[in-house]
Amino acid sequence: MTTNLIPMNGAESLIRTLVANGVDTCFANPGTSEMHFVAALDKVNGMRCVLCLFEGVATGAADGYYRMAERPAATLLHLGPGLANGLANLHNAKKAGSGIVNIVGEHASYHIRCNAPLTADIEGIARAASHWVRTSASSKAVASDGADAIAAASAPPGHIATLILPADTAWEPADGVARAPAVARRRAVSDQSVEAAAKALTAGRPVALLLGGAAVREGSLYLAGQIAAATGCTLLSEFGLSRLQRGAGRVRTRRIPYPIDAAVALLKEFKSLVLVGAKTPVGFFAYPSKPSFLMPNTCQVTELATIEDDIAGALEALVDRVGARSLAPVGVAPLARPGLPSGRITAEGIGAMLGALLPENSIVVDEAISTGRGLDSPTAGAPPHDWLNIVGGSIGFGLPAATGAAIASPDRTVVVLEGDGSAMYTLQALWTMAREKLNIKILVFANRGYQILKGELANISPAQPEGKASGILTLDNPALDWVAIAKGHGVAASSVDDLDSLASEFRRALARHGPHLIEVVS
Ligand SMILES: Cc1ncc(C[n+]2csc(CCOP(=O)(O)OP(=O)(O)O)c2C)c(N)n1
Repeated sequence: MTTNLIPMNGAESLIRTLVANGVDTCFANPGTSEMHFVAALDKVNGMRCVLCLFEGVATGAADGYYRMAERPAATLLHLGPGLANGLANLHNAKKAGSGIVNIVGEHASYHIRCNAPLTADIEGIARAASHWVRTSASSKAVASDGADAIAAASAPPGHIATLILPADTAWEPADGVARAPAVARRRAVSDQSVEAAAKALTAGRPVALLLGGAAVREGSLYLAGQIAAATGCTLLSEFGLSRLQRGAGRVRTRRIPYPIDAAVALLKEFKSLVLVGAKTPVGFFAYPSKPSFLMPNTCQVTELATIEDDIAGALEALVDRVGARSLAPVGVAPLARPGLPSGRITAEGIGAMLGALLPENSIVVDEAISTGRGLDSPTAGAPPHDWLNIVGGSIGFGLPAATGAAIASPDRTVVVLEGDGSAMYTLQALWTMAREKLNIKILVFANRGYQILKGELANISPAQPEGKASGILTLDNPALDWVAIAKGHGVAASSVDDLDSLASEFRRALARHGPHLIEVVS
Protein backbone atom coordinates (compact mmCIF):
# COMPACT_ATOMS: atom_id res chain seq x y z
CA MET A 1 0.00 0.00 0.00
CA THR A 2 1.43 3.42 -0.88
CA THR A 3 0.37 6.83 0.39
CA ASN A 4 0.88 10.06 -1.54
CA LEU A 5 2.73 12.58 0.63
CA ILE A 6 5.09 14.91 -1.23
CA PRO A 7 6.56 14.66 -4.72
CA MET A 8 9.78 12.68 -4.58
CA ASN A 9 11.88 10.55 -6.87
CA GLY A 10 12.28 6.78 -6.68
CA ALA A 11 15.51 6.95 -4.68
CA GLU A 12 13.96 9.16 -2.02
CA SER A 13 10.85 6.98 -1.87
CA LEU A 14 13.11 3.98 -1.28
CA ILE A 15 15.05 5.59 1.57
CA ARG A 16 11.83 6.81 3.19
CA THR A 17 10.37 3.33 2.84
CA LEU A 18 13.45 1.73 4.41
CA VAL A 19 13.39 4.12 7.38
CA ALA A 20 9.60 3.83 7.82
CA ASN A 21 9.98 0.07 8.09
CA GLY A 22 12.86 0.08 10.58
CA VAL A 23 15.79 -0.29 8.19
CA ASP A 24 17.79 2.71 9.36
CA THR A 25 21.39 1.64 8.71
CA CYS A 26 23.01 1.29 5.30
CA PHE A 27 26.53 0.00 4.66
CA ALA A 28 27.44 1.68 1.41
CA ASN A 29 29.94 1.80 -1.39
CA PRO A 30 28.24 3.81 -4.12
CA GLY A 31 29.00 4.77 -7.73
CA THR A 32 27.41 6.96 -10.40
CA SER A 33 24.39 4.70 -10.88
CA GLU A 34 23.54 5.08 -7.17
CA MET A 35 24.07 8.86 -7.06
CA HIS A 36 20.36 9.67 -6.78
CA PHE A 37 20.18 7.42 -3.72
CA VAL A 38 23.22 9.25 -2.29
CA ALA A 39 21.68 12.66 -3.08
CA ALA A 40 18.41 11.64 -1.41
CA LEU A 41 20.26 10.99 1.88
CA ASP A 42 20.32 14.75 2.47
CA LYS A 43 16.53 14.90 2.16
CA VAL A 44 15.69 12.06 4.55
CA ASN A 45 16.25 11.98 8.30
CA GLY A 46 16.86 8.76 10.11
CA MET A 47 19.11 6.80 7.79
CA ARG A 48 22.66 6.16 9.09
CA CYS A 49 24.88 5.58 6.10
CA VAL A 50 28.24 3.95 6.81
CA LEU A 51 30.89 4.18 4.13
CA CYS A 52 32.78 0.94 3.52
CA LEU A 53 35.82 0.96 1.26
CA PHE A 54 35.21 -2.51 -0.14
CA GLU A 55 31.86 -4.20 -0.75
CA GLY A 56 32.87 -7.30 1.22
CA VAL A 57 33.10 -5.01 4.24
CA ALA A 58 29.58 -3.67 3.59
CA THR A 59 27.98 -7.11 3.29
CA GLY A 60 29.93 -8.59 6.24
CA ALA A 61 28.98 -5.57 8.36
CA ALA A 62 25.32 -6.09 7.47
CA ASP A 63 25.69 -9.72 8.63
CA GLY A 64 27.21 -8.72 11.99
CA TYR A 65 24.56 -6.02 12.37
CA TYR A 66 21.69 -8.48 11.87
CA ARG A 67 23.10 -10.97 14.35
CA MET A 68 23.03 -8.33 17.09
CA ALA A 69 20.14 -6.03 16.10
CA GLU A 70 17.88 -8.85 14.88
CA ARG A 71 16.61 -6.65 12.06
CA PRO A 72 18.10 -6.11 8.62
CA ALA A 73 20.41 -3.34 7.54
CA ALA A 74 20.67 -2.27 3.91
CA THR A 75 23.76 -2.32 1.75
CA LEU A 76 24.29 0.01 -1.22
CA LEU A 77 26.40 -1.61 -3.94
CA HIS A 78 27.56 -0.49 -7.36
CA LEU A 79 26.23 -2.58 -10.25
CA GLY A 80 27.33 -6.16 -10.95
CA PRO A 81 30.99 -5.78 -9.98
CA GLY A 82 30.18 -4.08 -6.66
CA LEU A 83 27.70 -6.83 -5.82
CA ALA A 84 30.21 -9.48 -6.89
CA ASN A 85 32.81 -8.00 -4.53
CA GLY A 86 30.30 -8.42 -1.70
CA LEU A 87 29.31 -12.00 -2.53
CA ALA A 88 31.63 -13.95 -0.21
CA ASN A 89 30.25 -12.26 2.89
CA LEU A 90 26.70 -12.50 1.52
CA HIS A 91 27.37 -16.23 1.32
CA ASN A 92 28.44 -16.21 4.99
CA ALA A 93 25.35 -14.18 5.95
CA LYS A 94 23.07 -16.54 4.04
CA LYS A 95 24.51 -19.56 5.83
CA ALA A 96 24.18 -17.76 9.17
CA GLY A 97 20.50 -16.92 8.61
CA SER A 98 21.11 -13.16 8.61
CA GLY A 99 18.66 -10.82 6.91
CA ILE A 100 20.06 -8.16 4.56
CA VAL A 101 18.44 -5.77 2.06
CA ASN A 102 20.93 -5.21 -0.75
CA ILE A 103 20.25 -2.19 -2.95
CA VAL A 104 22.22 -2.58 -6.16
CA GLY A 105 22.36 0.17 -8.75
CA GLU A 106 21.83 -0.66 -12.42
CA HIS A 107 22.16 1.36 -15.60
CA ALA A 108 19.07 3.27 -16.68
CA SER A 109 16.75 0.77 -18.39
CA TYR A 110 17.27 2.28 -21.87
CA HIS A 111 21.08 2.22 -21.40
CA ILE A 112 21.42 -1.49 -20.61
CA ARG A 113 21.12 -2.53 -24.29
CA CYS A 114 24.15 -0.34 -25.14
CA ASN A 115 26.47 -2.74 -23.28
CA ALA A 116 28.39 0.05 -21.50
CA PRO A 117 31.56 -0.98 -19.64
CA LEU A 118 29.87 -1.78 -16.31
CA THR A 119 26.93 -3.66 -17.83
CA ALA A 120 26.63 -7.13 -16.27
CA ASP A 121 24.11 -9.81 -15.43
CA ILE A 122 23.27 -8.37 -12.02
CA GLU A 123 20.30 -10.66 -11.42
CA GLY A 124 22.50 -13.67 -12.23
CA ILE A 125 25.19 -12.53 -9.80
CA ALA A 126 22.57 -11.77 -7.14
CA ARG A 127 20.91 -15.17 -7.38
CA ALA A 128 24.14 -16.86 -6.29
CA ALA A 129 23.68 -15.56 -2.76
CA SER A 130 20.12 -14.22 -2.45
CA HIS A 131 16.81 -15.76 -1.48
CA TRP A 132 14.89 -12.95 -3.19
CA VAL A 133 15.88 -10.90 -6.26
CA ARG A 134 13.90 -8.21 -8.07
CA THR A 135 14.70 -5.45 -10.57
CA SER A 136 12.39 -2.46 -10.17
CA ALA A 137 10.35 -1.92 -13.33
CA SER A 138 9.51 1.74 -12.76
CA SER A 139 10.07 4.60 -10.33
CA LYS A 140 6.49 4.15 -9.09
CA ALA A 141 7.24 0.54 -8.12
CA VAL A 142 10.42 1.30 -6.17
CA ALA A 143 8.77 1.93 -2.79
CA SER A 144 6.65 -1.22 -2.87
CA ASP A 145 9.59 -3.24 -4.20
CA GLY A 146 11.68 -1.91 -1.29
CA ALA A 147 8.91 -2.85 1.16
CA ASP A 148 8.75 -6.35 -0.33
CA ALA A 149 12.54 -6.63 -0.03
CA ILE A 150 12.36 -5.74 3.68
CA ALA A 151 9.67 -8.36 4.26
CA ALA A 152 11.71 -10.95 2.35
CA ALA A 153 14.87 -10.14 4.32
CA SER A 154 12.98 -10.36 7.62
CA ALA A 155 11.55 -13.84 6.98
CA PRO A 156 12.85 -16.21 9.68
CA PRO A 157 15.64 -16.73 10.45
CA GLY A 158 16.71 -13.87 8.14
CA HIS A 159 17.11 -13.91 4.35
CA ILE A 160 19.16 -12.13 1.69
CA ALA A 161 17.00 -9.84 -0.46
CA THR A 162 18.55 -8.03 -3.42
CA LEU A 163 16.71 -5.13 -5.04
CA ILE A 164 18.19 -3.88 -8.30
CA LEU A 165 17.45 -0.27 -9.07
CA PRO A 166 17.87 0.94 -12.68
CA ALA A 167 19.06 4.56 -12.49
CA ASP A 168 15.93 5.95 -14.17
CA THR A 169 13.70 4.28 -11.57
CA ALA A 170 15.75 6.20 -8.99
CA TRP A 171 15.51 9.60 -10.63
CA GLU A 172 11.95 9.60 -12.05
CA PRO A 173 8.92 10.58 -9.93
CA ALA A 174 7.68 8.11 -7.35
CA ASP A 175 4.38 7.50 -5.61
CA GLY A 176 5.37 7.77 -1.97
CA VAL A 177 6.29 5.50 0.89
CA ALA A 178 5.23 1.84 1.16
CA ARG A 179 4.59 -0.25 4.23
CA ALA A 180 6.26 -3.66 4.32
CA PRO A 181 3.86 -6.61 4.21
CA ALA A 182 3.55 -8.61 7.42
CA VAL A 183 6.47 -10.96 7.92
CA ALA A 184 5.73 -14.65 8.21
CA ARG A 185 6.24 -15.74 11.82
CA ARG A 186 8.37 -18.68 12.82
CA ARG A 187 6.39 -21.87 12.18
CA ALA A 188 5.27 -23.75 15.30
CA VAL A 189 6.52 -27.33 15.30
CA SER A 190 3.90 -30.07 15.25
CA ASP A 191 2.90 -32.20 18.23
CA GLN A 192 4.19 -35.20 16.27
CA SER A 193 7.67 -33.64 16.04
CA VAL A 194 7.70 -33.02 19.81
CA GLU A 195 6.51 -36.57 20.42
CA ALA A 196 9.15 -38.05 18.10
CA ALA A 197 11.89 -36.01 19.80
CA ALA A 198 10.68 -37.06 23.26
CA LYS A 199 10.66 -40.73 22.21
CA ALA A 200 14.19 -40.45 20.80
CA LEU A 201 15.41 -38.79 24.00
CA THR A 202 13.85 -41.32 26.35
CA ALA A 203 14.62 -44.51 24.42
CA GLY A 204 17.56 -45.16 26.71
CA ARG A 205 20.32 -45.01 24.09
CA PRO A 206 23.26 -42.62 24.09
CA VAL A 207 21.48 -39.60 22.60
CA ALA A 208 22.41 -35.98 22.01
CA LEU A 209 20.41 -32.82 21.42
CA LEU A 210 22.24 -30.99 18.63
CA LEU A 211 21.61 -27.24 18.81
CA GLY A 212 22.05 -24.57 16.12
CA GLY A 213 20.53 -21.26 15.00
CA ALA A 214 18.44 -19.58 17.70
CA ALA A 215 18.69 -22.67 19.94
CA VAL A 216 21.98 -21.35 21.34
CA ARG A 217 20.47 -18.18 22.79
CA GLU A 218 20.35 -18.02 26.57
CA GLY A 219 16.65 -18.87 27.04
CA SER A 220 16.69 -21.85 24.69
CA LEU A 221 19.94 -23.13 26.21
CA TYR A 222 18.25 -23.07 29.63
CA LEU A 223 15.39 -25.21 28.27
CA ALA A 224 17.89 -27.59 26.64
CA GLY A 225 19.67 -27.88 30.00
CA GLN A 226 16.36 -28.81 31.66
CA ILE A 227 15.71 -31.45 28.98
CA ALA A 228 19.21 -32.84 29.60
CA ALA A 229 18.43 -32.96 33.34
CA ALA A 230 15.29 -35.01 32.69
CA THR A 231 16.61 -37.36 30.01
CA GLY A 232 20.39 -37.57 30.52
CA CYS A 233 21.01 -36.50 26.90
CA THR A 234 24.25 -34.78 25.92
CA LEU A 235 24.09 -31.17 24.68
CA LEU A 236 26.01 -30.56 21.47
CA SER A 237 26.12 -27.51 19.20
CA GLU A 238 27.05 -27.02 15.58
CA PHE A 239 30.54 -25.79 14.70
CA GLY A 240 29.26 -22.63 12.96
CA LEU A 241 26.99 -20.62 15.24
CA SER A 242 25.55 -17.28 14.26
CA ARG A 243 25.30 -16.02 17.85
CA LEU A 244 26.07 -18.20 20.84
CA GLN A 245 25.20 -16.78 24.26
CA ARG A 246 27.67 -18.23 26.68
CA GLY A 247 29.66 -17.57 29.84
CA ALA A 248 28.91 -17.76 33.56
CA GLY A 249 25.33 -18.65 34.44
CA ARG A 250 24.52 -20.01 30.99
CA VAL A 251 24.11 -23.62 29.91
CA ARG A 252 27.20 -24.93 28.13
CA THR A 253 27.17 -27.13 25.07
CA ARG A 254 29.93 -29.10 23.43
CA ARG A 255 30.66 -27.64 19.99
CA ILE A 256 31.31 -30.19 17.23
CA PRO A 257 34.98 -29.64 16.34
CA TYR A 258 36.15 -28.62 12.86
CA PRO A 259 38.76 -31.37 12.23
CA ILE A 260 36.90 -34.31 10.73
CA ASP A 261 38.58 -37.01 12.83
CA ALA A 262 37.79 -35.19 16.07
CA ALA A 263 34.19 -34.60 14.95
CA VAL A 264 33.67 -38.25 14.00
CA ALA A 265 35.24 -39.38 17.29
CA LEU A 266 32.90 -37.12 19.27
CA LEU A 267 29.75 -38.35 17.50
CA LYS A 268 30.78 -42.02 17.41
CA GLU A 269 29.11 -42.89 20.70
CA PHE A 270 25.65 -41.58 19.81
CA LYS A 271 22.92 -43.90 18.60
CA SER A 272 20.47 -41.04 18.23
CA LEU A 273 20.62 -37.28 17.50
CA VAL A 274 17.77 -34.82 17.95
CA LEU A 275 18.21 -31.70 15.82
CA VAL A 276 17.06 -28.33 17.15
CA GLY A 277 17.76 -25.53 14.66
CA ALA A 278 20.70 -27.62 13.44
CA LYS A 279 21.36 -29.56 10.27
CA THR A 280 22.44 -33.20 10.08
CA PRO A 281 26.16 -32.80 10.83
CA VAL A 282 28.44 -32.99 7.78
CA GLY A 283 32.18 -32.51 7.34
CA PHE A 284 33.40 -29.19 5.95
CA PHE A 285 35.10 -31.12 3.15
CA ALA A 286 35.28 -34.61 1.69
CA TYR A 287 38.48 -36.56 2.32
CA PRO A 288 39.48 -39.90 0.76
CA SER A 289 38.10 -42.76 2.90
CA LYS A 290 36.36 -40.45 5.36
CA PRO A 291 32.60 -40.06 5.68
CA SER A 292 30.59 -37.03 4.58
CA PHE A 293 28.15 -37.34 7.46
CA LEU A 294 29.86 -37.13 10.83
CA MET A 295 27.62 -39.46 12.84
CA PRO A 296 27.70 -43.26 12.51
CA ASN A 297 25.56 -44.76 9.70
CA THR A 298 23.39 -46.45 12.28
CA CYS A 299 22.65 -43.24 14.19
CA GLN A 300 18.97 -42.28 14.12
CA VAL A 301 18.37 -38.60 13.35
CA THR A 302 15.15 -36.90 14.50
CA GLU A 303 14.36 -33.31 13.62
CA LEU A 304 12.53 -31.33 16.29
CA ALA A 305 12.86 -27.88 14.68
CA THR A 306 14.55 -26.38 11.63
CA ILE A 307 16.43 -23.09 11.70
CA GLU A 308 13.25 -21.32 10.44
CA ASP A 309 10.94 -22.83 13.07
CA ASP A 310 9.82 -21.54 16.46
CA ILE A 311 12.79 -23.10 18.24
CA ALA A 312 12.09 -21.69 21.70
CA GLY A 313 8.45 -22.83 21.46
CA ALA A 314 9.55 -26.31 20.38
CA LEU A 315 11.91 -26.58 23.35
CA GLU A 316 9.19 -25.34 25.73
CA ALA A 317 6.86 -28.07 24.47
CA LEU A 318 9.60 -30.68 24.81
CA VAL A 319 10.40 -29.55 28.38
CA ASP A 320 6.77 -30.21 29.31
CA ARG A 321 6.60 -33.48 27.40
CA VAL A 322 9.66 -34.96 29.20
CA GLY A 323 8.58 -33.61 32.60
CA ALA A 324 11.49 -31.21 32.98
CA ARG A 325 9.58 -28.04 33.89
CA SER A 326 10.60 -27.95 37.55
CA LEU A 327 14.15 -29.25 37.06
CA ALA A 328 17.29 -27.16 37.30
CA PRO A 329 19.21 -27.23 34.00
CA VAL A 330 22.43 -29.24 33.86
CA GLY A 331 25.65 -27.84 32.48
CA VAL A 332 25.38 -24.28 33.79
CA ALA A 333 28.85 -22.70 33.67
CA PRO A 334 30.02 -21.31 37.01
CA LEU A 335 31.83 -17.98 37.11
CA ALA A 336 35.46 -19.05 36.82
CA ARG A 337 38.13 -16.76 35.48
CA PRO A 338 41.54 -18.38 34.95
CA GLY A 339 44.65 -16.72 36.33
CA LEU A 340 46.59 -14.44 33.98
CA PRO A 341 49.02 -16.51 31.92
CA SER A 342 52.67 -15.76 31.47
CA GLY A 343 55.46 -16.65 29.06
CA ARG A 344 55.47 -17.39 25.35
CA ILE A 345 52.38 -17.08 23.17
CA THR A 346 50.32 -20.28 22.95
CA ALA A 347 46.67 -20.90 22.05
CA GLU A 348 46.01 -22.04 25.63
CA GLY A 349 47.66 -18.89 26.98
CA ILE A 350 45.57 -16.67 24.69
CA GLY A 351 42.47 -18.52 25.94
CA ALA A 352 43.47 -17.97 29.57
CA MET A 353 44.14 -14.27 28.94
CA LEU A 354 40.69 -13.89 27.35
CA GLY A 355 39.04 -15.90 30.12
CA ALA A 356 40.70 -13.65 32.68
CA LEU A 357 39.93 -10.29 31.05
CA LEU A 358 36.94 -10.58 28.69
CA PRO A 359 34.53 -7.80 29.71
CA GLU A 360 31.01 -8.69 30.80
CA ASN A 361 28.46 -8.40 27.97
CA SER A 362 31.14 -8.19 25.31
CA ILE A 363 30.65 -9.51 21.78
CA VAL A 364 33.38 -11.85 20.52
CA VAL A 365 33.74 -12.18 16.76
CA ASP A 366 35.71 -15.34 16.12
CA GLU A 367 37.75 -15.74 12.96
CA ALA A 368 40.77 -17.08 14.81
CA ILE A 369 40.89 -20.22 12.63
CA SER A 370 43.56 -22.57 14.04
CA THR A 371 44.31 -20.36 17.07
CA GLY A 372 40.64 -20.55 18.04
CA ARG A 373 40.74 -24.23 18.85
CA GLY A 374 41.92 -23.81 22.43
CA LEU A 375 39.64 -20.95 23.41
CA ASP A 376 36.43 -22.70 24.47
CA SER A 377 37.32 -24.08 27.93
CA PRO A 378 39.30 -21.17 29.37
CA THR A 379 36.58 -18.65 28.39
CA ALA A 380 33.55 -20.75 29.39
CA GLY A 381 33.34 -19.26 32.89
CA ALA A 382 33.94 -15.63 31.89
CA PRO A 383 31.04 -13.24 32.58
CA PRO A 384 28.15 -13.60 30.08
CA HIS A 385 29.00 -12.63 26.50
CA ASP A 386 27.95 -13.33 22.89
CA TRP A 387 30.17 -15.30 20.50
CA LEU A 388 29.75 -14.90 16.72
CA ASN A 389 31.31 -17.52 14.44
CA ILE A 390 31.98 -17.51 10.76
CA VAL A 391 29.20 -19.85 9.56
CA GLY A 392 29.76 -20.07 5.80
CA GLY A 393 33.50 -20.79 5.96
CA SER A 394 34.42 -17.92 3.63
CA ILE A 395 37.23 -16.05 5.35
CA GLY A 396 37.27 -12.25 5.51
CA PHE A 397 34.24 -12.21 7.80
CA GLY A 398 35.68 -11.07 11.14
CA LEU A 399 36.60 -7.40 10.74
CA PRO A 400 33.45 -6.49 8.75
CA ALA A 401 31.13 -8.45 11.05
CA ALA A 402 32.67 -6.72 14.07
CA THR A 403 32.01 -3.37 12.41
CA GLY A 404 28.33 -4.16 11.96
CA ALA A 405 27.99 -5.71 15.44
CA ALA A 406 29.52 -2.59 17.02
CA ILE A 407 27.13 -0.32 15.12
CA ALA A 408 24.17 -2.45 16.22
CA SER A 409 25.38 -2.54 19.86
CA PRO A 410 27.11 0.77 20.56
CA ASP A 411 27.22 0.21 24.34
CA ARG A 412 29.09 -3.08 24.16
CA THR A 413 32.76 -3.91 23.66
CA VAL A 414 33.49 -5.99 20.56
CA VAL A 415 36.53 -8.28 20.64
CA VAL A 416 37.71 -9.69 17.30
CA LEU A 417 39.86 -12.80 17.22
CA GLU A 418 41.50 -12.82 13.78
CA GLY A 419 43.88 -15.02 11.87
CA ASP A 420 46.42 -12.88 10.01
CA GLY A 421 45.57 -14.61 6.72
CA SER A 422 41.83 -14.05 7.18
CA ALA A 423 42.27 -10.42 8.25
CA MET A 424 43.96 -9.59 4.93
CA TYR A 425 40.78 -10.25 2.90
CA THR A 426 38.75 -7.32 4.21
CA LEU A 427 41.13 -5.12 6.18
CA GLN A 428 39.48 -1.97 4.79
CA ALA A 429 37.02 -2.48 7.68
CA LEU A 430 39.69 -0.95 9.93
CA TRP A 431 39.15 2.42 8.29
CA THR A 432 35.39 2.29 8.89
CA MET A 433 36.02 1.34 12.54
CA ALA A 434 38.24 4.41 12.93
CA ARG A 435 35.89 6.75 11.07
CA GLU A 436 32.87 5.60 13.10
CA LYS A 437 34.89 5.48 16.37
CA LEU A 438 33.71 1.94 17.10
CA ASN A 439 34.69 0.25 20.36
CA ILE A 440 36.40 -2.75 18.79
CA LYS A 441 39.50 -4.53 20.11
CA ILE A 442 41.22 -6.72 17.53
CA LEU A 443 43.71 -9.46 18.26
CA VAL A 444 45.49 -10.49 15.05
CA PHE A 445 47.22 -13.83 15.48
CA ALA A 446 50.34 -13.24 13.44
CA ASN A 447 51.57 -16.77 12.94
CA ARG A 448 52.72 -15.64 9.47
CA GLY A 449 51.02 -18.45 7.64
CA TYR A 450 47.89 -20.29 6.62
CA GLN A 451 48.40 -22.59 9.59
CA ILE A 452 45.23 -24.60 9.13
CA LEU A 453 46.13 -25.36 5.52
CA LYS A 454 49.63 -26.42 6.53
CA GLY A 455 47.90 -29.05 8.66
CA GLU A 456 45.73 -30.13 5.72
CA LEU A 457 48.83 -30.41 3.51
CA ALA A 458 50.71 -32.41 6.13
CA ASN A 459 47.78 -34.85 6.22
CA ILE A 460 48.15 -35.72 2.54
CA SER A 461 51.81 -35.21 1.77
CA PRO A 462 55.08 -35.74 3.67
CA ALA A 463 56.36 -32.46 5.11
CA GLN A 464 58.76 -30.55 2.85
CA PRO A 465 59.26 -27.28 4.71
CA GLU A 466 61.19 -25.62 1.89
CA GLY A 467 59.00 -26.96 -0.93
CA LYS A 468 56.76 -25.01 -3.30
CA ALA A 469 53.64 -26.44 -1.67
CA SER A 470 54.34 -25.20 1.84
CA GLY A 471 55.73 -22.00 0.32
CA ILE A 472 52.30 -20.87 -0.84
CA LEU A 473 50.93 -21.37 2.67
CA THR A 474 53.50 -19.06 4.30
CA LEU A 475 53.06 -15.30 4.84
CA ASP A 476 56.47 -14.35 6.24
CA ASN A 477 58.21 -13.03 3.16
CA PRO A 478 57.63 -10.18 3.57
CA ALA A 479 56.13 -10.31 7.07
CA LEU A 480 52.96 -8.22 7.33
CA ASP A 481 53.42 -5.24 9.66
CA TRP A 482 50.08 -5.14 11.48
CA VAL A 483 50.91 -2.07 13.53
CA ALA A 484 51.66 -0.11 10.36
CA ILE A 485 48.59 -1.53 8.59
CA ALA A 486 46.30 -0.54 11.48
CA LYS A 487 47.82 2.90 11.92
CA GLY A 488 47.57 3.46 8.17
CA HIS A 489 43.81 2.96 8.50
CA GLY A 490 43.58 5.28 11.53
CA VAL A 491 43.45 2.54 14.17
CA ALA A 492 45.68 2.57 17.26
CA ALA A 493 47.88 -0.51 17.41
CA SER A 494 50.62 -2.32 19.28
CA SER A 495 52.54 -5.56 18.90
CA VAL A 496 53.25 -8.22 21.54
CA ASP A 497 55.23 -11.44 21.52
CA ASP A 498 54.58 -12.82 25.01
CA LEU A 499 51.51 -13.41 27.15
CA ASP A 500 52.43 -10.87 29.83
CA SER A 501 52.53 -8.00 27.35
CA LEU A 502 49.41 -9.35 25.59
CA ALA A 503 47.46 -9.08 28.85
CA SER A 504 48.73 -5.57 29.63
CA GLU A 505 48.07 -4.32 26.07
CA PHE A 506 44.58 -5.86 26.06
CA ARG A 507 43.83 -4.16 29.39
CA ARG A 508 45.11 -0.87 28.02
CA ALA A 509 42.98 -1.25 24.88
CA LEU A 510 39.87 -2.01 26.95
CA ALA A 511 40.42 1.05 29.11
CA ARG A 512 39.87 3.52 26.27
CA HIS A 513 37.01 3.82 23.82
CA GLY A 514 37.64 3.19 20.15
CA PRO A 515 39.28 0.63 17.91
CA HIS A 516 42.62 -0.86 18.88
CA LEU A 517 44.56 -3.63 17.15
CA ILE A 518 47.05 -5.88 18.90
CA GLU A 519 49.39 -7.91 16.72
CA VAL A 520 50.04 -11.18 18.57
CA VAL A 521 53.29 -12.56 17.16
CA SER A 522 53.81 -16.28 17.67
C1 LIG B 1 37.19 -16.82 0.67
C2 LIG B 1 38.09 -17.94 1.10
N1 LIG B 1 39.26 -18.11 0.47
C3 LIG B 1 40.11 -19.08 0.86
C4 LIG B 1 39.76 -19.93 1.87
C5 LIG B 1 40.67 -21.09 2.24
N2 LIG B 1 41.26 -20.90 3.55
C6 LIG B 1 40.74 -21.46 4.66
S1 LIG B 1 41.58 -21.11 6.02
C7 LIG B 1 42.71 -20.20 5.15
C8 LIG B 1 43.89 -19.58 5.82
C9 LIG B 1 43.55 -18.94 7.13
O1 LIG B 1 44.72 -18.37 7.63
P1 LIG B 1 44.72 -17.54 8.95
O2 LIG B 1 43.54 -16.66 9.02
O3 LIG B 1 46.05 -16.89 9.09
O4 LIG B 1 44.51 -18.62 10.10
P2 LIG B 1 45.47 -19.81 10.54
O5 LIG B 1 45.17 -20.94 9.61
O6 LIG B 1 46.89 -19.34 10.40
O7 LIG B 1 45.08 -20.10 11.93
C10 LIG B 1 42.40 -20.17 3.81
C11 LIG B 1 43.17 -19.43 2.78
C12 LIG B 1 38.51 -19.72 2.50
N3 LIG B 1 38.08 -20.49 3.49
N4 LIG B 1 37.72 -18.70 2.11
